Order: sequence, then structure tokens, then C-alpha cells
Amino acid sequence: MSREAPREDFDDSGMKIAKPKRWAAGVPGVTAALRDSYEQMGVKRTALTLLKVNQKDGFDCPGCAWPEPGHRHTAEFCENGAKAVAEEATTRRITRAFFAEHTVAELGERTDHWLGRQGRLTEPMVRNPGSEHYEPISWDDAFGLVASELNALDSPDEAVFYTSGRTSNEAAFAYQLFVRAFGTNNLPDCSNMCHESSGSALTETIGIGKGSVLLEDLYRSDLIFVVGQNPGTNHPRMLSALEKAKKAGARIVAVNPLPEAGLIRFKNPQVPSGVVGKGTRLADRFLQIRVNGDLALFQALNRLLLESDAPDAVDHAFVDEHTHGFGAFADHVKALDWDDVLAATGLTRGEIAATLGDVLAAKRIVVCWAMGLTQHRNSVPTIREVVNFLLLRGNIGRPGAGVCPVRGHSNVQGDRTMGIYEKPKPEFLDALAAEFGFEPPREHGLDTVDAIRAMRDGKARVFFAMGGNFIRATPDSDVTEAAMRNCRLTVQVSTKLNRSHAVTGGRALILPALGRTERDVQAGGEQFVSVEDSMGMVHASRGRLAPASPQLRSEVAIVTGLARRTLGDRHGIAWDAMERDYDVIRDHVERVVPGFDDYNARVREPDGFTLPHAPRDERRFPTATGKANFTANALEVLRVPEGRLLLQTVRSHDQYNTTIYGLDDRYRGVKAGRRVVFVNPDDLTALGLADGATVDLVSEWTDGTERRAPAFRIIAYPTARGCAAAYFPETNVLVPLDSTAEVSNTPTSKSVVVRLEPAGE
Ligand SMILES: Nc1nc2c(c(=O)[nH]1)N[C@H]1C(S)=C(S)[C@@H](COP(=O)(O)OP(=O)(O)OC[C@H]3O[C@@H](n4cnc5c(=O)[nH]c(N)nc54)[C@H](O)[C@@H]3O)O[C@H]1N2
Ligand SMILES: Nc1nc2c(c(=O)[nH]1)N[C@H]1C(S)=C(S)[C@@H](COP(=O)(O)OP(=O)(O)OC[C@H]3O[C@@H](n4cnc5c(=O)[nH]c(N)nc54)[C@H](O)[C@@H]3O)O[C@H]1N2
Ligand SMILES: [Mo]
Repeated sequence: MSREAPREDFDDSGMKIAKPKRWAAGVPGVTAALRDSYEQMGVKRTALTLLKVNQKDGFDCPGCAWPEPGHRHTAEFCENGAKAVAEEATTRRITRAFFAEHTVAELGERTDHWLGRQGRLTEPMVRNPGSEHYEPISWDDAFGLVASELNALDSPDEAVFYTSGRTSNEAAFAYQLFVRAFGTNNLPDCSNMCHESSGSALTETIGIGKGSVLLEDLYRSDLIFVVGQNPGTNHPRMLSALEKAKKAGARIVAVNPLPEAGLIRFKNPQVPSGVVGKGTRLADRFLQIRVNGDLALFQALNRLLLESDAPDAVDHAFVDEHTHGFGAFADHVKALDWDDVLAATGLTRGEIAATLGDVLAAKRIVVCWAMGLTQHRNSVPTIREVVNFLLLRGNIGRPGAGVCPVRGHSNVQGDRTMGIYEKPKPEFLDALAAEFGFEPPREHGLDTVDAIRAMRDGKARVFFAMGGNFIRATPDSDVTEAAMRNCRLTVQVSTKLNRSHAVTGGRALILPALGRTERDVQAGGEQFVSVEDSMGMVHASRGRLAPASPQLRSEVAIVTGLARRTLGDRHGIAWDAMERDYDVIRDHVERVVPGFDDYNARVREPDGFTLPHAPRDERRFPTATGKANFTANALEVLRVPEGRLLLQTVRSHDQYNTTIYGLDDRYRGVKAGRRVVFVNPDDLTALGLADGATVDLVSEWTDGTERRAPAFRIIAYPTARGCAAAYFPETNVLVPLDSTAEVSNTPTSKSVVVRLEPAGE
């Protein structure tokens, strides 16, 4: 097996299609994980590294934000976590010779897969105006360059500071402090494209934008809905939790346009029966809903609950004591039109009535969801309706019940808690002002979509990214790339090469950072960082591997170095002390962010600590009304014009967002190819198209403009009627920048109206 980086790029010519799988994980999962790890880091390093994932003295898996159970297996990772680790712990390196060999334009022609396979970035690089290549630059000169560009701006609001969700609490806190001390709230993050709709809907209805369940609640639940989520690929460790819940008696209802393998049956690779047996059946009921049908589904369930004769259909005691707005909600839902429900969901009345039976039989209900709910125009109303559904039967703030938005990036929730937010709360800014003695900006900053608009329009001129791959993650790729090229300076703090390094402003910097798996030694000794998982649990993460290059700096050191150069003595903030010893940062956090009392002591406990959550802990709802709010949500059925399909953009099994590990999507039966579109066979017949044909995907937007992604192979697939699915980021070019969710402004990556045009027409 070769550990050299590939020199040739890949294409889809060897693509093979097989039948989709009916179960997830088991032996193929384990072998797939090890194959990738051996290829990237060799056998010995694989063993040493994977044994430290999610252990009490090890590092937090950079894969997803699913929590670790209290009693851990020796191997508390999954196939896709192992791939995420191998991606970072790879022994391949990108040196200055690589940049001398490849022009920036040439890198821009390469696939995401090829770019990621080249290895770890090893030293700071600059691309000067007019130059074809990146060249080495010292850290000192790089900081000086950023500082002078920032200080030359007419206003601090002309700079944008993006964050992806892997940044630790310590780095995130220092970063937002630097940005606010510099003078702006322009802190867009990946959340803006991810769970922003969840945060918006939950803050308004229950008073806190985070999930209200712990792992124990799943185990104690009677009924778990898994809605708009593909845990077999994106949160594989969740399958063990669902298996455990099932064994304790829970029923599972899966709501999805696609029959995802992980939702059907799970072969747990960590127990013998999972390796050789048939595994556990997970979903008891599969509702194959149309894309964007969930508001209608939950509203229909709510109407049926209100109309039910069952004596305990509605928990009136809870509703009276803890909620607000029930009357208006009930009036609204009673007027629901069943034809709309059936059109929107594609389900039968019988299926919905049977689901109501599951609901009435359950005392404790959890609803889990991910991107299938958050990336539509009506995502915020949809999630509000999920909250209505749970409130009706008192399913919030009770053991075994609650809301469970399953987060993506391993510290995306923690970054928000630390203040990475373009709309900070006044209380947070007040606490920051009291701690550091300066007045932070109060005006709201730019989110991701508005930042792209500002760059496009020449209103933002410096773009700085703490991790991520902005160019590929964002919608409307052509528009976004032009916006990025319009900047004076673009800066990427990164571990791996990606397309955002190839599409640059007039001047561009790559600042290479330490990853999670690596030892972080500062003047005050060896440091650790901390992260918050999807359930509000905070724990330490300590890297063990030698850094990929002696030139790498930690994200904390990059922020503090930059802050010193940019701000000089402004505000008298002691950046050196924070960089020397991250305990100092945690002491600041303790005084600024509620719930972090005794941070330094508690984070050193083996399992860390759990942040307070008023609805979960004490049935207290810190909303504007002081109660949990019912809401009335208008149902507008998204009607797709004749001959068009509603396209959702999803992840394959072999990718981490924009990082493409490989070209297979094992559970969906795709081998060696990514330019595929999954369509229901009946729709193909109606459209006069054939399985295996090549088509362009053309998105139609209300302003009359068209966007095209050429040459996708059609796969006849059992998705819901009227819907299609294709992989992100190849399809981001189809999502119009102005097509965003109400309230949250999240790009509508899961509802794109497209037509399929035979290629070459
Ligand atoms: N291995 C791996 N792990 C990851 C990631 C990764 O890329 N790779 N990404 C991480 C990140 S940042 C995130 S946010 C999460 C994402 O985790 P997921 O949300 O599971 O990711 P997606 O692939 O976007 O899958 C969306 C799911 O919703 C379904 N869906 C689409 N539209 C609808 C709809 O209208 N209604 C319903 N009910 N279902 C719908 C799709 O069929 C699919 O099953 O995973 C995290 N973990
Ligand atoms: N069409 C469509 N678009 C989507 C989505 C979708 O479902 N469909 N999903 C959206 C979602 S949910 C999300 S979260 C975003 C993701 O958006 P991003 O978070 O911006 O993208 P990633 O692909 O996760 O970023 C990968 C890069 O992060 C860098 N990196 C990795 N680890 C580290 C680290 O420890 N430190 C630093 N400094 N850098 C690191 C590497 O250079 C790597 O190339 O994409 C969104 N875009
Ligand atoms: Mo995400």
C-alpha cells in the first residue's frame, strides 16, 4: 500500500453502481477505516493514534459532535471518525517544493479529493499580487502583513472573520476577543450554513438554542424520531446509542426521503454479534417523506393530537403551567388542510395515523434531527413545529424526552458558547467589557451569506478564515469565488490544502495550524484544549502525536500573535499570558460565560462537566414570555413546477464536508464516482429519462437566472417521488446565494428546484 500522495487526479470513468445496502457498519466498516488509516499513516501510527480517540487521556475525535458515553470502549471511534483522524494524522507533507511545482491556477483545476490527499501543510506561505505561486514567508512577516492590511481599512467592519467548527473553546474565545477588540462583530461561521435554523427556532421557543437531552435520555426514551439525518454515515456512534435505546424498549421512527442504511439495521462492529450476526433492526417505522414535507407532517400530528379522544393526548397540566400561546397555535393547526399535508409529505393518511399511534403509546419522546430539517426556506417554522409537538405532551424538561439537534463539526456548539456569533447577546458583550475593560462593538455583524454579499460588493476587503473551506462550503460557487477574488487580502488558517487556497484575493496567506491529534507545547509547558459536544458536555482534548512540522503553530498562538501585531497596546489585553498557558484563557472564560464556574478544575475531571440547560434541568424557559412558546406556523406547500424535481444536496459515505476521503458511497451502492444524481424510477419514466444516462442539473431560480452543474449520471434509486439527491460540494454551484431560510438566513441546500437536461443538448 502506497503512502505517497497521488500525482494524478481522478475521474469518474471507473464508476460502478450496485444495489443500496440495508444495514450499516459491521466488518466492512472496520476494514474500510483501517485501509484508509494504513494508507495515510502506516500500521504502527494507526494503532497508536486510534487508541487515543475519545479516551479520557486522549484527544476528542475531530469527526462529529456526538457525545462519548461515560463507560468507554478501548476503541471509542467509528469508521468515519477513523477516516477523519487519518486525514489529519497522515504522514504526507506539503512543502515549499510542492508550491514551487504547482501554480495557484493549476491547484484551482484539481479536484477536492486530489487536493486533500496531498498531505499536511507545513509552513506559512504567501501569494503576492501578480505572482503565479505561493512562496514561503516567516510567521513574523505574515502577521505583519495581516496587521497592516487590517489597520489600513477605513472601518473594522470591512474585515470578515470566519470560523469552521473544529476550533477549540480556548482558540475560539481568544479569536472572538481579538476580533471584537479590533472593532467588529463580523464573525460568520459554519453554523450559519448548518444548525442556525435550530438555534433560531429553539431560542425563540424554549429560550436556549441547544438540545435538551443527554445520552441517558435517549436510553430512557419510549419513542425516538430520527428526522432528516443520516447517522450511519455522519454520526456512526449514534447508532450504538440507538441500539442501546432499542434494547431498553424504545421504538424508532425514521423520517427521510431516502431509505438510509444506518436507519434500517445496524451491525455494531464493537460487539461479536455485530461482526458476524444480522445486527439490530433500528427503525420500526420508516416515513418516506418528500423533501421539505416535515412541517406538514408535524403539524398533522399536532392536529391529530388535539383532536384525539385519548385522555392523555395533550398534557394540559404542563401546557397550563409552562407554556404560552397555546390558543393561537391550536386555532391555527385546527384549520390545517389535509390535501396540503398529503401533497407536502407524499405520505398516506394511514401512515400518519399509525405514527400517531406510536406517539400516543409513548410517555417519553425525543426528536433528533440534522441537515434534512435545517437547510430549507421554512426550516425555522418546521423546527418550531417540532417543538409544538413535544410541548403538547410535556416532552421537554423531563427525563427520556426532549429536542436533540445533532450537531456536525466536533466543536461547533462550543465555538458559539465562546462567542463566535455575529449577533452577540448584550449580556455577553457586557461581560466581555467588564473583564477586559474595553467597549466591544454592539452593532450586529455579517453572517456567512451577508459576508459573501459584502465581499462581492466591495464592502468587505479582508477575509480571514479560522479553518474550514469557505469557497466550497458556501452556496453559489461562482458568485462566491468572484467575491473572494474581489478581496485585497485572504487568509486561511488550515491543516490541509483545499480549494479556498486556490481561489484568492489580491494577496493570500496560508497559515498552517496544529491539529487535534498533535502535541501543543507553549512557553508555559504542554497545553490541552477543551470542546463541547452536541449535548452540552465539556471535556479536555490532548494531542499526542509530534506536530506534522516544527513550524506549525496552535490556533491560540496564531490568534494571540496576530492580536499583538494588530492591536499593539490597544486595550492592554495580556495576549502573552493567554498564549503561555491556556489556563489563563479558561479563567477569562469562567468570568465571561455563564456555566463555566471552576472551569480549570472541572475540565480536568475524567469526563469533564455538563453545562447548565434551564429547560432540561429545571423546566425553566428563559424566553421573552418566561414560558415555553407555542407558535403558529403557516404551511406553504413547496410546489415544484411540472417536469422539475426538488434536489437535496447530501454527503456521501466517503467525505467530511468538503474533504473527499474517497470516491465510494458504500451504503448507497456507488463505487468510484461522485457525479451522480439519485432519482425515483417512476419520475425517470415520467420525465422520459433512463437509468445510467448523463444529464446536466439546471437550477431555476425565481429571478429567472439559471445555474448549471454539468454531466451527472442518473441512478434510479428508491427516493421519495418528486425528489432527487446529489452530493455536496459539487452541487453548491446550483444553490442561489439569495435562496435562504427565513429568520436564520441559512442557504437552502436541501431544496433546490432543478430540471435534468440530457447532456450536450
Ligand atoms: N463522516 C462524516 N461525518 C460528518 C460529516 C461529514 O461530512 N462526514 N459532516 C458533519 C456535519 S458539519 C454535519 S452538519 C452533520 C450532517 O449530518 P446529516 O444531516 O446526516 O448530513 P446530510 O448528508 O446532509 O444528510 C441529510 C439527511 O437528511 C435527509 N433529508 C434531506 N432533505 C430532507 C427533508 O426535507 N426532510 C427529511 N425528513 N429528511 C431530509 C437526507 O436524505 C439525509 O439522510 O454530519 C457531521 N458528521
Ligand atoms: N450544498 C451544501 N452545502 C453545505 C452543506 C450541505 O449539506 N450542502 N453543509 C453545510 C454544513 S452543515 C457545514 S458545517 C459547512 C462546512 O463548512 P466548513 O467547516 O468551512 O468546511 P470543512 O469542509 O469542514 O473544512 C475543511 C477544512 O478545514 C481545515 N481544517 C481541518 N481541521 C482543522 C483544524 O483543526 N484547524 C484548522 N485551522 N483547520 C482545519 C482543513 O484545511 C480542511 O480542508 O458546509 C455547508 N455547506
Ligand atoms: Mo455542519
